[in-house]
Amino acid sequence: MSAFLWGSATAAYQCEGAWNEDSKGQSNWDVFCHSEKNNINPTTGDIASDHYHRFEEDLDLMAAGGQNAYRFSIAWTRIIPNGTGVVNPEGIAHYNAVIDACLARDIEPVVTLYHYDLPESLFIAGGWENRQTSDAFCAYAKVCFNAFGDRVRTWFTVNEPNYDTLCCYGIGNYPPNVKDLSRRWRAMYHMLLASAKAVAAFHEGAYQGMIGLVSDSYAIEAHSDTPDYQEAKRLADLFYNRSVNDAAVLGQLPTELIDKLHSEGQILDYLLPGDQEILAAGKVDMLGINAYDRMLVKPCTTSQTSLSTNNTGTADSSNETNIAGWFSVDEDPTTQKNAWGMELYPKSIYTLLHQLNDHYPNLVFMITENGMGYRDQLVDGQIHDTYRVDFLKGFVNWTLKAREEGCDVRSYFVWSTMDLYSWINGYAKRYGLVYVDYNDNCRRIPKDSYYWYKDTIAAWNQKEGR
Ligand code: BGP
Repeated sequence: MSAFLWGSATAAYQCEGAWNEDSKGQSNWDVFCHSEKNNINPTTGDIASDHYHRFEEDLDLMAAGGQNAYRFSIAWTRIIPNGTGVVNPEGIAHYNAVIDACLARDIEPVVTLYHYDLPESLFIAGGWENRQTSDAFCAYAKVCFNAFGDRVRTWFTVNEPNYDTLCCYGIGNYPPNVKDLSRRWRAMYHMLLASAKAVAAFHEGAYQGMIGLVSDSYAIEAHSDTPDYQEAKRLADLFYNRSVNDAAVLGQLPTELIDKLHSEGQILDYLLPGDQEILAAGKVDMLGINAYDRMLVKPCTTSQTSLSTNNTGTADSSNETNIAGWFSVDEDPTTQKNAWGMELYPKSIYTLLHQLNDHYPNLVFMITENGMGYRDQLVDGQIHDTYRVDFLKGFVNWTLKAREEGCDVRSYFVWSTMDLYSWINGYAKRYGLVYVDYNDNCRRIPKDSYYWYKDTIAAWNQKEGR
């Protein structure tokens, strides 16, 4: 990989639709969204952006917009419908077509193997709490390496072990809708093990290219520098960042994390002899970073853990994080937020990249997602999303500054390529560079941000002499 990758990203469940076509199996998200538990914004990914049928059109728009990379995820349920066992040739054929369509347009396919959608059979058997899921994942990964490894050079194993398991087992808004952090640590550990097994299989198979894990990492900041605030920062860094990144990059869980969980009386019976070797053999070649906001933290003063998130974008709902014995999430009243309470703070990427670069010297970084959710309005056939342009421009500039200062950043991907399903938040929360008119047969309409991105990439290419 030589040129800087300027692309955009999606995930299978959020955009493909075609939930029961071409022998696809059911995922936990299919089942959850079809159930009465899906009661905050009851909608499904059954059709979503209809990307399964329209990927050529979406790739045409990406190519016309100057993008040279597309990050998408493979639906495990299309490749191995039951999670383990028989491979579905129709699923292989579909992603062969997507990959070939990328290459035909000089777009580098960047593949994520797992982006939240787990085969329902594995979910019923305990999902990520069940260690066997890590073996099933590795077997699935090998099928993908064998089928697509001749053309795909950039792979990611798992998307956001932190955020995914926090929603599944902490906030409780993603299936299996549990609020018990001890179960979260178990599930996250198995995800990290799964990723390490797949990374080792990739290296053993001597496939060309690089493989990494996508981490939702955060710049950890605080309003004060007193010892109790410093301790809150240390614990938040352990909780959100190092728990995942140390395992993926250094091949070991931080001792401080194991000690902390032990001190809470947690039974870590899932740490088995031989696991250290598995993690050590599965160190990533690069780290994907999904960057949205920072974590401003303070000491936790409550004795009860309480976690909630704003999934409605209204004042009826709020974001709250108090992790008893660890830290609480603080607020800065002076910064702007979107309707869902996400802080608009582009400098966070600069701080984060330097923090990570200090902790993991010489690591290769790829910004795998950055985006802003907004209730975009279609006015006279156009979407003037200047708020998004300002936000993305800030992130791009701060990313490039960190790069100039020595952080080895190789890519930047906007979340998302086009509007798609936003987990739990439904379809009103839009992130796309391209608008999808769900009332008009999923018609695509490029937004102002799409044209801004095109100009930004063109200016970069001119500067680089490409
Ligand atoms: C990331 C996920 C994406 C995407 C994005 C926006 O954490 O990797 O899949 O959804 O966040 O989040 P949301 O849709 O919850 O607003």
